[in-house]
Amino acid sequence: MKRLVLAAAAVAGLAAAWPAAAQFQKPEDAIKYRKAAFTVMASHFGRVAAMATGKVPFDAAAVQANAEIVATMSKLPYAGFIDGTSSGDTKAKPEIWTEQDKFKAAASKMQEEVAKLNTVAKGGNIDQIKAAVGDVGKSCKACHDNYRKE
Ligand code: ASC
Repeated sequence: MKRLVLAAAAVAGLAAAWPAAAQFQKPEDAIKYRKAAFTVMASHFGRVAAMATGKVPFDAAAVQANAEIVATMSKLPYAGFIDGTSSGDTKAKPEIWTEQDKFKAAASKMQEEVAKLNTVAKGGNIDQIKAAVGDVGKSCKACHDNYRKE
């Protein structure tokens, strides 16, 4: 039993330390993965944004649930921006790989703004939520402007 627990812990440790590339069999898989993560993130952010802009009636519980999903999803796509995935079925610009520090900073900025939205969502104050939604939108746009082909 003890050996089994140790073996399981070793596998879990290995999985956590495994390089991002090892998650994907092929470059296309990494591209699909990051696009899927952004798609889910955008869908749930869109639900919060629709309430923040009055297109859909404000529902504090729905804001909270969706903001939580956005926060989780915001952490996922970047594992898919591995080497060898700048071409293919992607709008990613090559600058992502030539300006990695700037791209990572822009990604971190978005993750920070999303984390702030998730925090204020728990408070239910609509003015704070509106402001945070605006900041998240700007951080999404900054990356699209610089790193996504239209
Ligand atoms: C969204 C969404 C984005 C951003 C971006 C902001 O709701 O899906 O990608 O906002 O359009 O400019």
